[in-house]
Amino acid sequence: MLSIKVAASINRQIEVEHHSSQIYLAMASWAETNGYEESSKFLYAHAEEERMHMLKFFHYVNDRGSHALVPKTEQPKVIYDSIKEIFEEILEHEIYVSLSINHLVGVCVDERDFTTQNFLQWFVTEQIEEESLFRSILDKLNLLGDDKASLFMFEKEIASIATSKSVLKTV
Ligand code: OFO
Repeated sequence: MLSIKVAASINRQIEVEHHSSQIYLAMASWAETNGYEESSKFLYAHAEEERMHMLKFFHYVNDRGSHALVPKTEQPKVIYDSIKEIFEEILEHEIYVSLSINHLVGVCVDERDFTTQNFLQWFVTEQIEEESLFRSILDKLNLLGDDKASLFMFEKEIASIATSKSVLKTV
């Protein structure tokens, strides 16, 4: 069974993953209604991925004899000025999520819960990948600029990133 402190900290992380999913969903909807079809597909898929992260925590907590709690729903930001603003905010958000996962690992070390610490390694690696993915997307956006032709090119880029990402997930 998880200690009260570890269970509470994972329930807090469940909130973070849930909110991440909501943030990506709101971004996907903005992108879809502002002509960024490929970005929106990518963001919808990422919203699903965040929900999967949340569920991974859910099952872990319940399998260890504690109780995973459904978090409160808070409306995320729904209006953006540009697609660049979206990807800037994503990178900032993912850095915050990495810090939150690291904090959770710290709680497990303090509580001498090495099983949960081991379980968390998947998330530690995932955060490294996510930060690096969004850094590279933002670099591309900055390189291309924000005139219409560049944003059209960016949409093509994001479509190929989405394809290679889904291929990677299935191997
Ligand atoms: Fe759950 O990985 Fe992003 O936030």
